[in-house]
Amino acid sequence: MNEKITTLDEFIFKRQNDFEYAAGELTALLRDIGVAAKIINREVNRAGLVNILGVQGDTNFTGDTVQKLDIYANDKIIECLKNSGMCCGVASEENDDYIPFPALFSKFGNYVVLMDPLDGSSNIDVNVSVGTIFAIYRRTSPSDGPATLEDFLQKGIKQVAAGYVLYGTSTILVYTTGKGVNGFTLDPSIGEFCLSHRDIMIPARGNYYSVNQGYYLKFDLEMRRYIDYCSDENLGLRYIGSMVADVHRIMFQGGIFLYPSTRRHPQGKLRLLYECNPMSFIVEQAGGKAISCDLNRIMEMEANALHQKSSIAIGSPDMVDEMQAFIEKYSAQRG
Ligand code: AHM
Ligand code: MG
Repeated sequence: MNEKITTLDEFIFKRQNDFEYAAGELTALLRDIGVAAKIINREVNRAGLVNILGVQGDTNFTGDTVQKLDIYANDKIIECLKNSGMCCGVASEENDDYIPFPALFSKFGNYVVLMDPLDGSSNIDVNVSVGTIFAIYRRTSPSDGPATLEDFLQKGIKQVAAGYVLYGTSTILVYTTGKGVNGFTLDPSIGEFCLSHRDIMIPARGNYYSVNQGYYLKFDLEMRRYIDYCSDENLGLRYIGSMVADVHRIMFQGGIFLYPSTRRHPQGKLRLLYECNPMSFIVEQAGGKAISCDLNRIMEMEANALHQKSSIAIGSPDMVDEMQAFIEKYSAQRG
């Protein structure tokens, strides 16, 4: 007999009492993000048809080329969050500064959201998977005023929820509120995210490693030794160029995703607040690990700026430990 379908909204509602502050606000916020994801999914799916594809010609704050869909996704999520009334502000990879929301119904929300609205933007034009990443924190500033920068510069361990949406062969929303990780696949026929992957656990090891091998000569010696080892061990290389897609594969099949420091990006390329922290929270909740390539736990790193970058090694716990051992061994040899 078929199991009854559980929609994302039903699931979020049932789990409401898991939250420390169970006033229904976080529940509502997560549902609003789910709505934004459906709207973005619709546009991503018909992008080729409506001529929304292509480079806008603009460059964003961190110097990347902005695609039209990035802006669309950014605007939609901000709009949904602003209307939710539960959120006092948002910070996005697409905006140079955070956006405080005005008090709605004479009340500011208790949460802030940080996001990468459409990650993997270089893949948009060629119909390859992209994703949305989000992190939710409880504000630290007084609730009767607007959001402040400090609300956004919290360590990853302070996240109350994080998730990603992968617009892939099917669209899936994966999220955690610190009590495990669950995945919901969008059923286009009913327009609902339905629970499809309950209590996701990352395998301790996997058969793939994921890194931009084209930058091999730009990596530090220790990292090169580790990558040589992966190759010696006959691990397969998989690299899509969309972190969400690469990490999503690891969530189910195990493996390690690396974005090390390079000569061009000495701090790494990925953003601590918009990409590394939320993905680390999800992966750790699924039993995985996430550290920087100088061996600090990502979620404990101090955030000093909204667009701060970090190197990252994330995925199967045994493989992250192994990478750490390589870095320690070869850096000790270098003295
Ligand atoms: P974006 O947020 O501008 O799309 O950049 C982030 C993406 C990640 O999804 C991906 O892992 C990485 O950039 C790919 O970068 P590279 O082409 O340097 O390997
Ligand atoms: Mg990104």
